[in-house]
Order: sequence, then structure tokens, then C-alpha cells
Amino acid sequence: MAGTRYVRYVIVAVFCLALVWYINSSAGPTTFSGSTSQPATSKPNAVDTTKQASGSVQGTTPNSNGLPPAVVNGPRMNATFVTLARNQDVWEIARSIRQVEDRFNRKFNYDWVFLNDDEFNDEFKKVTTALASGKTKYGKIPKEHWSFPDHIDQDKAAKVRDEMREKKIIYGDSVSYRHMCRFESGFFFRHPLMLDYEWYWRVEPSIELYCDIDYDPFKFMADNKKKYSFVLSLYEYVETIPTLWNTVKDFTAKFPQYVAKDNSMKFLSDNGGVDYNHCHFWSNFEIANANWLRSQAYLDYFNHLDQSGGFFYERWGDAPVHSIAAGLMLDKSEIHFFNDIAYYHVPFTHCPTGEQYRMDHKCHCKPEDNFDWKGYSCLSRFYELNDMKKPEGYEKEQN
Ligand SMILES: Nc1nc2c(ncn2[C@@H]2O[C@H](COP(=O)(O)OP(=O)(O)O)[C@@H](O)[C@H]2O)c(=O)[nH]1
Ligand SMILES: [Mg+2]
Repeated sequence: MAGTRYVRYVIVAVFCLALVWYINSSAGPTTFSGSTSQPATSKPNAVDTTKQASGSVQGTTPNSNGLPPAVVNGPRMNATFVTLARNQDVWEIARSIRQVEDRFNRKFNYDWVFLNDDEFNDEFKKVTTALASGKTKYGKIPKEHWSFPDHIDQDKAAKVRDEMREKKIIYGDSVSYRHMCRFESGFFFRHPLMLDYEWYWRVEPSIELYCDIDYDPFKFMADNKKKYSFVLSLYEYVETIPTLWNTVKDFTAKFPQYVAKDNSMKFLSDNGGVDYNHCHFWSNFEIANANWLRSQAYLDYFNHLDQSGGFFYERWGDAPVHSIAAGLMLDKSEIHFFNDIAYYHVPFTHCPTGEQYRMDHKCHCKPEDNFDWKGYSCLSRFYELNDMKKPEGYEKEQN
């Protein structure tokens, strides 16, 4: 009897040992570091778990080394992001950089140029450099690119600002906004830091990108012979540009050689160029060719507008200034609508029409926020000018 009991003890002991061994070996990396049976590369966290294993037993968090880079191989264009900002814009531009990096640039690592009429402070540089995956560069704008030209009558300009304040015209009483619009119209692409680049993508504070961008839009522009692009288009406030169109007409009369044969006049005018319909591409987003802006044609155009004083005697925005130039001096095939770059700048959203597209590109915009087909958008004109077929379901987004 004692022998049988002894054999039973041995069987129970062996069973218990086997059970303990089984529990240990199947617990995996959540219990003991370094014992994962997954290949280290199958999940980003696994890489760090094995690193932490040396010396002590630890859990799988924190993952102090971050995610491995998801960089797309292949050539890069000679391109940069460009942002005009003040030091106090740091947290708003931080949000924009995060969006651009998450949706696109973490895979492409393009540089980022920051420009300011003042010196950037250390906080601005530290925060933005930490967020951007490419090289960051910080430039101060030369005084002559951010001041009143000599030919401007200061009293006349001040009187206009007073009148615009009375009329409650947006930014109507602001001097700095006028310097900003003139700088964006005629100078940013000539800043020494920008001269290194052929292509730029303009980014403003507090924008959002709503879909993944899995290809290189700069390369797309080059491959398809595009020079200027947009995502939102709308009508400009009439009160800010009363004489802009006539000044443009003087310019084209003086330099007819600069007007492209196959231009986009139909986008800008409903009567063959007699009047401006106020449609423009919204320039807070732009991917474009800086060499085009540096061309003699564009510089003559800008100088002509600048001489007339409209940046200060009215309140000309860089959006209509760029748009009219692109519309008249580029071939219409050189202007691209980036339907796939879903974008927000207060108060308008471009959210691509079509559920399948939005799902495929991991978009998080609300379809009903899409501005494209609403009454105040100029996108329909662009589609008609270029004989493009409007996407299925656009009618449902018109109101
Ligand atoms: N450095 C600098 N940047 C400015 C100034 N005013 C505006 N900006 C920048 O110029 C761009 C347009 O200005 P914003 O206030 O966004 O104008 P809005 O988009 O027309 O309402 C943004 O990138 C701003 O950060 C200024 O006085 N100094
Ligand atoms: Mg803005």
C-alpha cells in the first residue's frame, strides 16, 4: 500500500511541475520580457521589450525608444514646407506640424522653413524642431520686405484703415496683415532660405489634414508638369480689392506676352475678362513651384501691383494676387486641384466626396462639412473650365 501511495505522490508531483512549466512557457512577453515568440519586427513594441530585458525583468511599457521610422524609399524632390509665423503662434503651428507629419511627412522627411518679421525665440525653435521630421530652418524677414515702400502715402493709407475699421472689414484696420499679404505675394519665395528649393508647400497655424497622403505631392506636381495647386477656392471680399482687377488689366495690356494662351480666364471672369468674379484659390494651402514665382513674368506682375499701392490703399490679399497670376499666366493644365488632400483652415473644410475614397485613405472629416459644392465655393467653375466630371454624390453635398 505504501508503494502505491509513493507512486501516486510522484505522479502528482510530476503533473504539478509540468503545469508550472506550461504556465511559464505560454505566458509570453506580457509577463516576462525577452521571451516573445513573435519575430522582433512584427510589432514595433517588441523591439524595445528585448532591449529592456538586459539585466532586469520589466513589463512591455514604457516604449522609450519610440516607433521605428516608416520612411518611404526613393528619390526626394528639391522641396520644403514653408510657414510664416510669430513666436506666439507656436502652439497653433505645432498642431499643424503634427498633422502634416502624421498624415504625410513622417514618411518623406521634407525640410521646413519658418519665416518671421521678428527673431524666432528658443521655445519656438525647440518645439517645431522636435515635431518636424526633416531639417528645420529659421529666417528673419529683411525690413524692406515687411514695410511700406517709399511711394506709399502714409496719410492716405491710414485713412483707408480708419474707413475699413468703421465698415468692419476683416483685418481692414491692420498694418501687419497688409505687410503679411504683400510679403506672401511678392517676397517669401525670394528669402535666402527659400532659394535652396524649387518646390514649396505652405502651411499655416491650426490647419488639419484629414486623410493619409501616401504618395509624394511634390513629385506628382513635377511629373505632371504642374506649377500651382489648391484644395479650396471661394469668392474674395469685394471691399478688399476694388481696383485689383483694373490694375491687372493694365498689366496684361502692358505685357501681353505673359498671358498664357490656354489660361483659366473662365475661372476668374464670367464675361471674358471685363470683370473679375472674385474667385480665387485659398492660398493658406499651396503646393507650388517657387521658380515660377521667381520668373520675370511673375516679378513684373508683382511689381506692377505693388507700384499701384493696392496692398496699402486697399487690402489686397495674397490669395487673389497668386490666383489671378496663376489663372492668367499659367496654362490651365499647370494648375492642380488636390482632391485627395483633405484640409481644414478656419472656417472651411475640403473633405473628398465619395465614401469609398474616404475609407481607403483613413479620412476622419465629416462629409457634410465639405465646402466643395456649396454656393460660396468656386470649385464647380474649375471643374467646368477643365471639363472634369464631378464626383458621384456631389449633389447631396450642395447645401
Ligand atoms: N511673422 C508674422 N507672421 C504673421 C503675421 N500676421 C500673420 N502672420 C502669419 O501669416 C499667415 C496668415 O495669417 P493668419 O492670421 O492665419 O490670416 P488668415 O488666415 O487670413 O486669417 C499665418 O501663417 C500667420 O502665422 C505677423 O504680423 N508676423
Ligand atoms: Mg490663417
